[in-house]
Amino acid sequence: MCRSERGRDVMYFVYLVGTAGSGKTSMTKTLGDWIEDHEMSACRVNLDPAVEVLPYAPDVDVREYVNYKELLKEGLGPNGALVKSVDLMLLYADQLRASIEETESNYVIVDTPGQLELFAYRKSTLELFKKITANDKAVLVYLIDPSLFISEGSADPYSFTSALLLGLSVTARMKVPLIHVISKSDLLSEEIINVIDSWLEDLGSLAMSLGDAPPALARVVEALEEAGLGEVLFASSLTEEGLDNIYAAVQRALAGGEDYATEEPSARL
Ligand SMILES: Nc1nc2c(ncn2[C@@H]2O[C@H](COP(=O)(O)OP(=O)(O)O)[C@@H](O)[C@H]2O)c(=O)[nH]1
Ligand SMILES: [Mg+2]
Repeated sequence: MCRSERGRDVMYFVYLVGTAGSGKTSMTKTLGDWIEDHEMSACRVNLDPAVEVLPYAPDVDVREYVNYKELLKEGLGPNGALVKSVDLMLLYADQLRASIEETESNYVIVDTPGQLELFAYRKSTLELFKKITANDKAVLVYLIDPSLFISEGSADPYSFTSALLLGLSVTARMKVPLIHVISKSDLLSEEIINVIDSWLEDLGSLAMSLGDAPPALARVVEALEEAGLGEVLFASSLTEEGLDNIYAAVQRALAGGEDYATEEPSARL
C-alpha cells in the first residue's frame, strides 16, 4: 500500500455510481476481482441498503446497520426509505469507515444505490461520502447504461446528452473526479460504438444532432467540448473488456500514473 505523509496507508476509493440497473453491483464484483488478480488488495463495500442479493461477498455491508425493509414498513415509499437510509448511514459512518480501514486494502470499491439524485442533489450523501473517504483519495466511476440511449437499434443523441449531463450534475455535487464508463459494452454493436466514438471525438457533432432540442442544450454540449468532458470509456463486467482502461483512468485521476500493478508496493506513489 502507499505510505502517506502521516505514515498511514493511503486507500483509493472507487465509488461506482449510475442509474438502477446500470451494472454497479456487477462491476463491484468484477473490478474487485480484477484488482486482486493483479496482485493488489480490494475491499468491496455495499452501500445499497435495498439490494437483496449480491454476486460478491461484501467486506463492509450497510445492510448490517440500516434496515431498509423496516423503513418501508414504517410507511415510507421506496425513495423516501432510501433517503432516510442515507441519513441513517451517516450515523454509522465512523463504524463503516473503521471497518473499511481494518481491511487494509489498496482499493475500496463502493457499490451504491441506483437513485442518482442522491448523488446529484442531496447534501447528506456528500457528508456520508466525505466521512467514509476521510483523508484518502476518491474517484467516481459513473456507469452509463446503454439501454438508456439505444433505441430501435441506434444511439439516440438526446438520451446520450442527458446521460452526460447527469454525470455533470453528480460532479457538481460531489466535487471529485468522475470517469464516465459506458457499461455492458458487450451489448453494443460496432456500428453503435462508432457513432458514440464520433460524438465523443467531436462533441460539436453531438450538439449538431440535437436539432429540435432547446438551443441552450446544444450550447451546453458545445461548452463541454471546450471545457473537456473527461474520460469516457467502454467496459463490460461480463467479458471484462475495458477493465484495464478503468483501472488506468483511476490511476491517472488519483495517483498520476498507470503502472501501479507492476510496481512493488513501496514504489507505488
Ligand atoms: N450483458 C451485460 N449485462 C450486464 C453487465 N453488467 C451487468 N449486467 C446485467 O444488468 C443487470 C443489472 O446489473 P447490476 O449489476 O445489478 O446493476 P446495478 O443496479 O447498477 O447494481 C443484471 O441483470 C446484470 O446481469 C455487462 O457488462 N453485460
Ligand atoms: Mg446494485
